[in-house]
Amino acid sequence: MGDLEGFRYSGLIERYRDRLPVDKDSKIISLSEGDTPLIRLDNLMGEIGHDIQLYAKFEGANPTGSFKDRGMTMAVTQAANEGAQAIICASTGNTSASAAAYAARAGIKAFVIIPEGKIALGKLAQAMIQGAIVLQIEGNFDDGMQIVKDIADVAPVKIVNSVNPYRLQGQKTASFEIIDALGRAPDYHALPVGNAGNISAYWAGFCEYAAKQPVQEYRRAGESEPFAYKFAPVVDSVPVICGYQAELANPFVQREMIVEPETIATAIRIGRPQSWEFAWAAHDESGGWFDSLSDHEILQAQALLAEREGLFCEPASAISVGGILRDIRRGKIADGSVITATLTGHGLKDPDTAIQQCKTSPLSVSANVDSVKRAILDNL
Ligand code: AN7
Repeated sequence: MGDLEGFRYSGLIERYRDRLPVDKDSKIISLSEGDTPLIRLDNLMGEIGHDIQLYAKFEGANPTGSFKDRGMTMAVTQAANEGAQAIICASTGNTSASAAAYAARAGIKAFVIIPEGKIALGKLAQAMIQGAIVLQIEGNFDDGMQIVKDIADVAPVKIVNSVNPYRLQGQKTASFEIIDALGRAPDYHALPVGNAGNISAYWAGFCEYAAKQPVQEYRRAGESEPFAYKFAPVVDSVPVICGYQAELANPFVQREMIVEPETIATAIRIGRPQSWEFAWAAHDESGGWFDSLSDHEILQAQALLAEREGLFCEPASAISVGGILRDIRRGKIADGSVITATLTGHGLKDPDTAIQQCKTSPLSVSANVDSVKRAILDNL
């Protein structure tokens, strides 16, 4: 029996195939990733009292709960079609969860290197149950990344970190979706910056939809593939890119690599970003900025999104909204602007951090109507 022919969404490669470097005959490895909601944050904007529209691109709605699936469908499709037996990545958690899932789907092995004790439990659970070989090191993400770059020469594994250009190609589709949903480009786009793959990918996507060529370095560093597509522009402008980092893991703000990055937002506990040049290109070309937030501000933003908008994202993701709200308050954003912000990963990835910062705990009540009624009346 063949596939049913309905309107089932079947992933971002199918949707944006003409803009992605995928061979016609390739077997696509997909979990129907992408097509994530773009949610207007009117409660938050109402409180701030500016005439500004703010939207969250909720990437926690991807199959493994983070934006990494966009890049992984591309990278693993390519690896599997090249005949790779195994993939490898270093990860602060989400990349490992996504690599494990797509490797399972492709029927190949995934090796993931993680910093011992420094990844959220949900992400570790995902990597393990999806059959990845988890290698934990006494070192941070940057140490793991260096090993991964060296190992590919001496062992039969394909790197699926974002130094693999197919990753960024997949991730650029988030920009396409934002523009398709708004019918225009946003004026500003805010996102967290760790290894800096995503900011580079978003910039590439925004530029491509406006038929502006990303800076030459971007193309050259992409190297392995001829990414020079020619399209009619979909829109005529690109957003200002606003990248936010944790205060003690902020190499782009310091303008130099950081040896011992530290933050509660473990996803972005990264001191030596691989996509350094691309991210600076996004910054310079868009007229954007980098800034950092304290762990306290990050957690405040996470709680704010959950309490006021019903959006539960992980701490690293909340930094985009926390950062842009602070910049709105500081008057950096003109009234009338349309802003989009990426919430990169789901809050369920890291329930420990969420529970620890909740001001209330469950109320113990007796199992009868009277007790519950009293609890309701006391708390209305
Ligand atoms: C939720 O999983 O680097 O700047 O190894 O998980 O593209 O690195 C994760 C990064 C933001 C930063 N938000 O994106 C990994 C990893 C979340 C993340 C980032 C990550 P990049």
